[in-house]
Amino acid sequence: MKRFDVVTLFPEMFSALTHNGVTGRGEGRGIYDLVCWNPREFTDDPRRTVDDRPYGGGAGMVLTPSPLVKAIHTAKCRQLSTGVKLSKTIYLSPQGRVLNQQLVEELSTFDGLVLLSGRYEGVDERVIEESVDLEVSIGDYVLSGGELPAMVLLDALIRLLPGVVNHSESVVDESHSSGMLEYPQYTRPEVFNGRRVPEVLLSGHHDDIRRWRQEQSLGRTRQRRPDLLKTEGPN
Ligand code: 9D3
Repeated sequence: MKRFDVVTLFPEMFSALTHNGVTGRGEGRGIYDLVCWNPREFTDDPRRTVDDRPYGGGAGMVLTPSPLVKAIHTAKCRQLSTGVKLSKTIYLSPQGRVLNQQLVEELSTFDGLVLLSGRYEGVDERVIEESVDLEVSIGDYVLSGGELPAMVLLDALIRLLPGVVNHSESVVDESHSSGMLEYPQYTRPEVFNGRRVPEVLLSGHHDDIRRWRQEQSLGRTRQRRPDLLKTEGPN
């Protein structure tokens, strides 16, 4: 079983993942275990303070180190004591390595991951030095915290786990299409608001269909994502 521990001030957000769709099915089937740790539970003061003003001044608040490091340490220890051999601690951060399918596949080789989601202006840098192995961003746009990025990463990882996605629902077909955009999909009815399904798809000529889909994939990749066709190194 795969093990995910998330350090977050908003653990309730993660039920969006664990209660819905393939990721919900995966948890229900015991294919992975997701446990949230709230740094507020690792505070000592009666106000349960998790943030403070930034040294040097500036807008906003910074997450204070002690509750975060305690929560990460507790999560990591619970992983190791429950049989996780290889584990990594990841801070979801705008300064991180930008997530792509290659990084998802790299991270899928670990038995356990501890994910740290930040809020406000971020976490005290010493948390990263002390307890974080890798920083990951999900792209160049500004969000209000690291919870959605953690869920994006988790969704990408969970759907790769054996038994989560029905083998009819791709994953298998991925090597075939990877690096290219998908061809357009159609289902019934044959005519919708005067728009016909492309004739070739109704023809039953499976070789023609495969060629048409290949052309569609290549055409839209050239038009919309030419960057995907630029190969690494000498062609
Ligand atoms: C002073 C500038 N800050 C606010 C505009 C910087 C800032 C702090 C905290 C910007 C975003 C965030 C919260 N974002 C994340 O925690 C985050 C994130 C993101 O915003 N975009 C893409 N990937 C990620 S991973 C974590």
